[in-house]
Amino acid sequence: MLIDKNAIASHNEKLLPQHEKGFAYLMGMQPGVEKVIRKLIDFQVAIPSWALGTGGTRFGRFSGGGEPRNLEEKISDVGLLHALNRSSGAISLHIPWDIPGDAAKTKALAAQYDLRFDAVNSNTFQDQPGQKHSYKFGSLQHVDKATRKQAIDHNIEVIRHGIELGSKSLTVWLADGSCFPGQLNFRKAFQNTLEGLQEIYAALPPDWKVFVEYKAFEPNFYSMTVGDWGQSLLYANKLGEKAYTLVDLGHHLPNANIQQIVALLLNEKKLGGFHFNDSKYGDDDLTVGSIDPYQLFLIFNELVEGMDARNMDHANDLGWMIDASHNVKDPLEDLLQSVEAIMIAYAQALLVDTGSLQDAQQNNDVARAQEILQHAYRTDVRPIVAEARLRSGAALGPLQLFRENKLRDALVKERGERTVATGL
Ligand code: LRH
Ligand code: MN
Repeated sequence: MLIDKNAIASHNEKLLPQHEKGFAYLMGMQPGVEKVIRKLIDFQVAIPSWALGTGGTRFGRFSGGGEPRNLEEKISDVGLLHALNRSSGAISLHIPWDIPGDAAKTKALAAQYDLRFDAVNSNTFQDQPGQKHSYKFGSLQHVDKATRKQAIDHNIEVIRHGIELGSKSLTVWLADGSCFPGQLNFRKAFQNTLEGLQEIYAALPPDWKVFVEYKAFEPNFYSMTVGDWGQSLLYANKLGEKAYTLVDLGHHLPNANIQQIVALLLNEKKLGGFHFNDSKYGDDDLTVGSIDPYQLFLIFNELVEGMDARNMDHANDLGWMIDASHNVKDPLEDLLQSVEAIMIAYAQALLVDTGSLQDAQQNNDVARAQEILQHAYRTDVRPIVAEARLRSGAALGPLQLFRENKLRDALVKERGERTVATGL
């Protein structure tokens, strides 16, 4: 383990006086802080196994060194993140990028770092070496029955890997669609995809969920066969009670009101989980909260309101996962910042005076409603998020500690300059 309890303890000792001042001030100003801290301590975000190395685009990829060379090193990197913030207690695998060689060993290794396996992700958007049928023109939508069967079998294989690792959910994201008008019969593509998902659904163990992830465009640029929340909800409703929609923040058309989509899917009992990231234009997979932190807060405001309305368990009733790609930042620093942004937005949403907000809404007092909402958003909750880390045995300043202890240099020394991780 690259970071031990003593290193965290001496780091915290240094930052404690400053932290205690900020925390005491907030405790004096804000009611309900203790409840928020307990919620934050329970809240765990799953780290994607495909985002522990440097990402790239078709224009280039600039590897940063010390990247994990195999699943074991990826688990150790997530273990490091979790030791630093105690909020990254799960890893989401992508198959076949990260097939566990020996599931029992992999599960035991993850347990050493106090990690569990969140949703497993299938991949029918790339052709693997020696693959019989190509996914160039889609997978579950494909006009060719044998290609559809190959994709169905792959998803069932992914479920098998997940069962061995103790995962309880499968995420299906389909790149399927078309690039030109006339290329695809939308009705047949929908029907083929539904029948494929029904066979996959039938293979789910009783206590599992399947998340149908939608995306507006890319890699198809005229239509996507699971193109928006409505289409994903159609599939989830037709599949059955174990099927849910998955909201990847980067998968919407510009200016989509994602917080309203979240509120409605939650109300329909069909919101399964999230792929958190941020974007300015397309599926940019940028650091969570780096472009539009107010939108992230508004999404968590709908989540807290909607989940409390149905007495849902915030920490366990939805899938909280990051889905990012790091083109210019250190992957681990980027993920530390993303988890921090999620915890900040969640803490701010928990501070919303919902009683007064509902009263303002009931009286169409629009200005007062905004004041109540923005008071929570403008409250600097970082001392609360840091206090939750302190009480969980984590670092008061995870990113600061990662840098001060030159952990990337240590990884480069251990793994080399030119190592490349599997994934995006
Ligand atoms: C598609 C997506 C999906 C993953 C992939 C890595 O854009 O968001 O969730 O399978 O990224
Ligand atoms: Mn995603």
